[in-house]
Amino acid sequence: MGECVFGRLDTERLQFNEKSLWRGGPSENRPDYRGGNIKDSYNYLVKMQEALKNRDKKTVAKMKSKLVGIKEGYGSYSAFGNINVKIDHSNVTDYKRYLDIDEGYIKVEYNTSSHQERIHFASFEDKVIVNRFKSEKLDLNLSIFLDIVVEQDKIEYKENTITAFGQLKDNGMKYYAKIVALTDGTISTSNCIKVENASFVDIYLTAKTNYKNEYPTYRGEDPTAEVDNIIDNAIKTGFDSLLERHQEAYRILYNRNSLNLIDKECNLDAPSLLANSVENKEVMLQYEEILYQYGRYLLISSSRGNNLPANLQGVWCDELNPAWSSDYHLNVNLQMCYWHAYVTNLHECAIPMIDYMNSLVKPGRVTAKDYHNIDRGWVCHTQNTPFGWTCPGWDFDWGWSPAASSWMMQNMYDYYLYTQDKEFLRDNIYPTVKENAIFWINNLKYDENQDRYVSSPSYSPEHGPVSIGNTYEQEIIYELFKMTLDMAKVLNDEDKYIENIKIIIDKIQPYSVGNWGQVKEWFEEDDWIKNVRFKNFYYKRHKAVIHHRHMSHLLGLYPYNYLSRDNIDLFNAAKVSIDHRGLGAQGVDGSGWSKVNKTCLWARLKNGENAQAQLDNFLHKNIANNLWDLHPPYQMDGNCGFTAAIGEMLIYSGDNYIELLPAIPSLWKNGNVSGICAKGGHEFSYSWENGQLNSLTISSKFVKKVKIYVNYNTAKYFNKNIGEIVEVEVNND
Ligand code: FUC
Repeated sequence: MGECVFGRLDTERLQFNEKSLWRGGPSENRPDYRGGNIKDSYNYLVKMQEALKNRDKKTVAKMKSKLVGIKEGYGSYSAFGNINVKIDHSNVTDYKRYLDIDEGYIKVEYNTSSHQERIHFASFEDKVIVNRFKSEKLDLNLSIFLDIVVEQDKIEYKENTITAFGQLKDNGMKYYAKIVALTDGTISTSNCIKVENASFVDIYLTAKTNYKNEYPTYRGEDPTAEVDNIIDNAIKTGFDSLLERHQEAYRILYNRNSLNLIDKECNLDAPSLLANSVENKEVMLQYEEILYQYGRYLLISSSRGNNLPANLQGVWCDELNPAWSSDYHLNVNLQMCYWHAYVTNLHECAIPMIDYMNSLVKPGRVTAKDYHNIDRGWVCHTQNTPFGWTCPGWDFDWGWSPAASSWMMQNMYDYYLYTQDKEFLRDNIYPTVKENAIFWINNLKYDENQDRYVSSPSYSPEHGPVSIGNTYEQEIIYELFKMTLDMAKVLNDEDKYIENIKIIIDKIQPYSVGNWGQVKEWFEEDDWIKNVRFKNFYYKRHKAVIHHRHMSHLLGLYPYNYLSRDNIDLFNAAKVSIDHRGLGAQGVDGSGWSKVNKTCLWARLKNGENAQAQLDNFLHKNIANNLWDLHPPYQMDGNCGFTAAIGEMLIYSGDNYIELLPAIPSLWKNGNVSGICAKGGHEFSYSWENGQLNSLTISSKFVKKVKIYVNYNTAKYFNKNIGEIVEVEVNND
C-alpha cells in the first residue's frame, strides 16, 4: 500500500493505493480470457517475414494490423480511496509539511492556539498505514470519512471502525478496507467517526484484495480475515512500536548507501530548492543529493516482499483511469524503475520484479505458441498487467516487442552479479532466463542477405520502422545468450540448448557502424541514407524521429556493456549517435525518463559534463514541486532512473574491471559516497577531492582480486593527466 498526504487544514486528504487493485484479467464476464493472445496469429508472422524479405511493403503494412493482441480485458490499475479528515483549523502559523527521508515518515506541523503535529507512514513490517493527528492540548476535534473510489457494496461505521467491502464490476475482484481510530478523546459514530477533545487520534488503515499472482485464475482467498487480523495486531502493537518497527526495517535498507556532494545542510523547501538551483550551484548539489535518495526511497516504499513490483506510478496513483493504465511497460520503464536497485544497495527491493517476471513464464508460453508457433520457450511483449498479459499490444507500432521480455532478463541476472547468490540464481533466475533464450533459439531466422540470425519482424520501441534484425532486438538477444552461457557455466548446465547458443551467438552481430560514423539503429540504414548530408531528411522519409525519446540502439552502452571503451570504434560511434539523437548535451525530448536515460549514456561515455547538463535539463523541466518525475504525468521511472544515472557517474561495473568516478562533472569537486555496489559482490565507500580519489574502503563477501580504475577519466577535468589502475586484493575484512 501507499498513501499520498496532502497536508490540508480544512479537510485533510489521505489518498491511498493497494498494488493489486486492478480491473481486467480473467472474469466471469470474460470466460475466454487468454492474456490478450489471438490463436494462430503465427500464420501472419510467416507472411510478414516473407513480405519483409521480398520488400513487399503493402503486405508488410497489412500484416502489421494482424500481428496484434486484443484490447478487451487489459484493464487498469486504480486508485483505491481516500481517508478524509475534516479538521477546520484556521489562523494557522508556522506550517510545514515534509517527508523526513532519513526517518521514513511524513510530518505536518503547525500552530493554531496549540501546536499541532501529524505523522504518516506505511509500515511494510506490519502491513498497515498509520496516521497520527496530535495536539499539545486536549483540543483536537475532527471527523473521519472513508471514501472508496471504485465500486462499493457496503460501507459500515461502527464505534471507532469503518469498513468497506466491494467487488469490481469488471472482473469480480473482491476488496476489503478497514480503518480504526484510537484516541483519548470522545468518539461518536454516524456516517463518519467523530472525535472530540482529544490530544491524539491514530488512524490505522489496511486494504487488501483477493488477487493472487497465480496463472490462470489470479485469485486467492477472501481478504477479510487477513485485514481484520492485521488491524487487530496493529492495535495490540500500538503507535510507538509500529513506528519503531517500521523505522528499523526502513533504515536497514535506506542507511546502506549515502551520497554527499556538499557539506551544507539544506534548509530550503522543495519548490525553492528547484527554483534556486538554476543560479546557485551549491543548491544544485543539495538538490541532486536529495533526489538521489528520493529515487531509493520510492523503490523501498513500493517494492518489497512477496508482492507485485512497482508499476508506472509505484503505489501513488490517484486516478481511476491513469495514463497507460499505470501498468508494467517493458520497453524501458520497468527496467528503469529497477536500474538503481543493485548499485544503490537495495537488492531485496528487486525481488518483486523478479517474482513478477517468473510469473509471466506460463502465460508467455501461450504467446510463444500463438504468435511464433513455438512449443518450448516463453515471450511477452511491450506492456503487461498483473494478469499474465503477454500478447503484443493492440497496435503493432508500439505493441510488437518480443525482445522486451528478454531485456528484463538483464534486470534479473544483475541480481546474481551483484549478490553472487548462486542458490537464488539457480532457483529464481536461471530457469526463466534460459527458457526465454530457448524461445529465441526457436524464433531466430537465418537471413542470407545479412548473414546473421535475425529477429523478424523487428521494431525499435515506439519508433520503428518495421525491419529485419534491428539493433535493439539483436543486441538484447545477444546479451540474453551471453548471460545464459555465463549462468550455465556457474551452474554446470551443459544441455543441448546451451550447445545451440554457443553455435549461434557469434552470428547475432548486433552492432555495425553506419556511413556517417554512427551506431546503426537499423541494419538497412546505410541503404536509406546514402547521401549523408541529407540524413535528417531520410530519417523523416522513413518515419524515424531524429530526436526520438527511446535510445534503443544504444542499449549496448547502457545498461549493457557491449559498447565499452574496450570496443573503441563502436564506443566512438555511440558518441556520434547520441549527439545526433540527443542533440548533444541538452537533449530535446521532453519526457523525464528519456533525459535520465541519456544521462546514463553520457556517464558511460565518461562525459561528466554532458551527463550533468542532461541532469540540469531534467531537474528544471521535469520535476514537480513534490519531487516527482513528470513524463508528464508522474512516472516513477524517471525518479529511479535519476538515481541510477548518478550511480553510473560514480561507479562503472565493467565485465572485467570496476571504474571509480568514471564521469563526475567539475561541479562535483569534492564528495563522498558510502555503500555503493559493484558487480562481483563488492561494496565501496570512497571520497574524492578536486575530482581525485582520496580514500577508499572495499568490502566483499568473497576473497577476490578486483581490478579497479581510479581517476582514469576525471583527471582530465581537473588538469591532472594521470589515470591509475590498481589491482586490489579484497578479503573478508
Ligand atoms: C513507453 C514510452 C512512453 C511512456 C510509456 C509509459 O512506451 O515510450 O513515453 O513512458 O512507456
